[in-house]
Amino acid sequence: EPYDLIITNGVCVTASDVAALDVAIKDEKVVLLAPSGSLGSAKSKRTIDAEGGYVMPGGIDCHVHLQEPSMFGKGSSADSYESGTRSAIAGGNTTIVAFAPQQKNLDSVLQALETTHQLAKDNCYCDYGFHLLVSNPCAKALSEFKQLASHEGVTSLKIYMTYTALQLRDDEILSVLLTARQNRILTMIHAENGDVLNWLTDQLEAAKLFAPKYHSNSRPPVLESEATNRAIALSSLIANTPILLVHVSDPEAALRIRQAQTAGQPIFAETCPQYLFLTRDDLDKPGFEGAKCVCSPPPRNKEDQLAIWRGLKNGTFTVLSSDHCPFRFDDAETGKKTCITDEHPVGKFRYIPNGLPGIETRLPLALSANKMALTKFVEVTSTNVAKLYGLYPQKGSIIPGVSDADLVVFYPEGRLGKTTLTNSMLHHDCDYTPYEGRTVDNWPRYTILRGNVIWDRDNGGIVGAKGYGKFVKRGKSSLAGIWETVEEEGTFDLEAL
Ligand code: DUC
Ligand code: ZN
Ligand code: ZN
Ligand code: ZN
Repeated sequence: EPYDLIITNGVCVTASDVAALDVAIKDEKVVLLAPSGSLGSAKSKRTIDAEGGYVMPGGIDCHVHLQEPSMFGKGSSADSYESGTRSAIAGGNTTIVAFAPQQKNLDSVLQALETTHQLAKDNCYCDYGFHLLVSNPCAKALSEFKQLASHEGVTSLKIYMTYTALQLRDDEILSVLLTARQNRILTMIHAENGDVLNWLTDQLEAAKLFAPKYHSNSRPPVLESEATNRAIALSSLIANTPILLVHVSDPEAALRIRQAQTAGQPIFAETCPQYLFLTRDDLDKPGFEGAKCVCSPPPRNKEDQLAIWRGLKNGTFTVLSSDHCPFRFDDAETGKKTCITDEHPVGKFRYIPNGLPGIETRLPLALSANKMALTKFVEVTSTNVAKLYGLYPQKGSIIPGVSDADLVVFYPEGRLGKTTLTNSMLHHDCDYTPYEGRTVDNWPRYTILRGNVIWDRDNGGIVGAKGYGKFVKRGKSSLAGIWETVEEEGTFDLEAL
């Protein structure tokens, strides 16, 4: 047969165009886009009638925590590479980038990477890459950055300005930024002032305020905007090295990012569904229920949500990622509930693991909200992600002869009826979803990875195989301007300070 798969009668949506086109796939690649209906009778091993549905590049989720130790030391996040990627494909994703965590007591990042490779190998339903999570930037670890980028296909890393187990001091941040810059590695930064939130946490506890909702009080927006401003300042000191502020929730932080961008600094930003769909009121529920929405930064208020939507639409945010970091509610060892005692019936917010499940609900929630153009939706959930993290144009587009045949098919609003989100329909290994009971009018009908259907909503659900997902070596970020800016600024020069 000339083709392996044909998708006919669909409306192709990319970051730039919406057009009724048939798609032909051969040897894992998109090979032809043709006028709608024209390939309906072409010879192919399989033909899918998309029935007028949207055919888009598969979702790419570049902010995913799988099998990672909890930030508080006890146990690990709930999803394995198997369950996390299974959940990913049911939600329309074809590639994820997860974290390879370096612990503070380890002096090597290559070793952390190797350990994480072992966890993922033969276990993934979708393609995957890694970012290094650097918590001990000692000389040895820094010396390994070159190999990370040039041989291992790991061209991004994340650092934290909070959490005792992970937090870097400003001088450590500078060392990471300088070495990352020299190796064309993109640095992702979790910007919250950890010292201040620890102090506020002590103050709240001294006042006997322990309930989940006080997690918000311990992390007011100014902690985020201060740390964001500081991260931008540190980047400027290293001759304007590119950074990406992850999971931005605060409009003041977004404004600071926007100013820096306008001034020509290579500052990028990400936001997440929890800042578009949850508010701090979701933490203020009877008893311990609010713990289900404890993440950091915390969900803000309704007006802040609107500002974050605006930032997505005006380009302040380059990507919309899930920050999937699930912890079970009710698990004796790692669950959010483990901080409940007789003395503290509503637990202690200090010990509630920070993070939410969301890899499967990211695309359906964002698409159903109907607040962005379809092209913008594809841009922030797939195309920009691929560009930012060095996967483009193999991933994130549907260029014939070039792009992997990674696709998701959604049907226009309401065509598949309304879906009420319940945890029982999801494929992760977490015992709750913070979006329980919400309705969405869109859910992926098919997810296709390298030409193979891996999710078929109405015919078997998960039909892909564990282990079909491959590790993808990533190149340098190709987002317009990132490294050009660095070239223009020249090298970091002490004489020029
Ligand atoms: N930061 C993340 O990126 N994920 C979960 C927890 C956190 O603080
Ligand atoms: Zn973070
Ligand atoms: Zn995260
Ligand atoms: Zn199922």
